[in-house]
Amino acid sequence: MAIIGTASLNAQGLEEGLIGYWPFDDQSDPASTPDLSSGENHGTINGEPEIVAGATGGGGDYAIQFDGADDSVTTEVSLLKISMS
Ligand SMILES: [Ca+2]
Repeated sequence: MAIIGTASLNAQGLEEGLIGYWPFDDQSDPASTPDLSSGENHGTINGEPEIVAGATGGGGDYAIQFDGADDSVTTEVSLLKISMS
């Protein structure tokens, strides 16, 4: 899975064909991260990734930083198997 981020990205979860959007801004549950797309493929946070400032550097914009060892975010379904037709 590729996680793409840019400072200008401001997805609202309404983009046609978007299968997942995890902005990592909602830190209310350290074990999960909401998918704001219509797919509702909420992520499970594994390990203990560090909460860091998001790409915009703005207040309320957070990201997670993996340790390269055992941190990951997984979803219940494989997003690679979702048909785009
Ligand atoms: Ca963010």
